[in-house]
Amino acid sequence: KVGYLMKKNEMVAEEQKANDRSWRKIYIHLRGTFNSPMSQFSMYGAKVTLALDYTKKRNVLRMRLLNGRSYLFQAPDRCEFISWVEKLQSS
Ligand code: I3P
Repeated sequence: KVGYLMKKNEMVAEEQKANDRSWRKIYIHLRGTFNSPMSQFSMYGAKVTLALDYTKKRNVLRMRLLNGRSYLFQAPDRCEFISWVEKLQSS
């Protein structure tokens, strides 16, 4: 699956908030590993959940990596959101 999502850095380690916290549009190519032009990381051990505690925007999911990093991703609409959650959770 490929597409554009809005991305916000949340945590850079277990107890350390990211400094760069602004929302940015990124292009994602999911293929077992998770790529963007700027970065690439393994989905191994990554947990994808609905960011129900984040109420400022709709259709936001949270991705936590094994190293403690976490990101919020916002999909453009509900349909894309559900599709991304399904694809990311099964990758
Ligand atoms: C951030 C930007 C984000 C905001 C974040 C700010 O400022 O306004 O949109 O997150 O708040 O720090 P900057 O662009 O100067 O980096 P929200 O959209 O979630 O409010 P935060 O520090 O509370 O995460």
